[in-house]
Amino acid sequence: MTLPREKLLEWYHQMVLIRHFEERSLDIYHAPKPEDRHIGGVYLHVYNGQEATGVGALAALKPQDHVITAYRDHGIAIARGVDPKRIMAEMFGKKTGVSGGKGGSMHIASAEHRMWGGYAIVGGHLPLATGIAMKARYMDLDEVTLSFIGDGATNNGYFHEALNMSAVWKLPVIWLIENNLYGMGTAVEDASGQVALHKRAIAYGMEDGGRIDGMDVTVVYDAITQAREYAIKHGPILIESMTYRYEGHGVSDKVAKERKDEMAKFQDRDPIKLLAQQMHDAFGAGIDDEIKRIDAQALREVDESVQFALESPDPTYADLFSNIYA
Ligand SMILES: Cc1ncc(C[n+]2csc(CCOP(=O)(O)OP(=O)(O)O)c2C)c(N)n1
Ligand SMILES: [Mg+2]
Repeated sequence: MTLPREKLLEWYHQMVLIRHFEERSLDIYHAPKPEDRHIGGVYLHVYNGQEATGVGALAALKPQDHVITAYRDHGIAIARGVDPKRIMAEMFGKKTGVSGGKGGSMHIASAEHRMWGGYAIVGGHLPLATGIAMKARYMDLDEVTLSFIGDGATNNGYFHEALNMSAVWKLPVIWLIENNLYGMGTAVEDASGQVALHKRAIAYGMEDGGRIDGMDVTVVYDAITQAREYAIKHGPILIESMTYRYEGHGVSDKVAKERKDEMAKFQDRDPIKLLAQQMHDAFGAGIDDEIKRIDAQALREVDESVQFALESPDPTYADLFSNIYA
């Protein structure tokens, strides 16, 4: 392993932070007493299992780059450096939330981090990614746009329009499909004629970045580092990251838990366990205590995020009329 120890430990920290954050979010959503259910709404989409794809991809970006994703966005925002306190507060609907408490779980955005959300309409963010990348090309800026795409978003019109346009204009965009094998409960093979989703690149005349192991953060980091270089020089590239989500599509989906054998196969190569093992092999048993310390620290950060959200004020009546464009 040629990557520096500190870098790997930082990625490890981000991945466990995401895992604990998501587990706590689920606990709060499902709290036995109604007065403890501070996260409401019909949906909550967690990122458990997919951490290596988000963390590895964002580690390869520069601060001036842009990130956009769908509704499974808490983990992406954490990996981009958005303060977990402000993400938790957003989910609690508090004024201190990144979107002022008006967006909730599916709309985590932070202009300062060039993290543009958080979109609930499947594929709806893809044309936005094309637009963001168009500005960079037009003004000749050293800025890449990284757009996450669920496998389930590869069959609607937005995907076709956005990817085609990006190829025509040779825009600096990395299209990163997170293939977690299902769109809600529908398996990829029940929805796509071509199940090797990265091959769609050929249809648009763009670079086919291939299929990568989305459970290994170092693999994702390498792939996106190369993709960034390619995109700046030549234009769009499409990559398919093979990953798995440990929970259902959202909190109301209980079916995923029934896929026990498949789940076990992926959990065997859990991204967090895998990186801990890789570091142990590369740097010796001395690193194990550090790993434990990072784990405990991440848990404390999650506690602090909950405390911050609890103590934060609600939005006011006047806030209802802020940030409205008419
Ligand atoms: C245009 C549109 N159609 C349908 C839905 C309902 N819906 C929400 S998520 C989803 C499947 C998305 O699957 P995928 O992109 O693979 O993301 P994952 O949940 O696996 O992360 C569907 C059909 C929606 N939100 N928007
Ligand atoms: Mg999916």
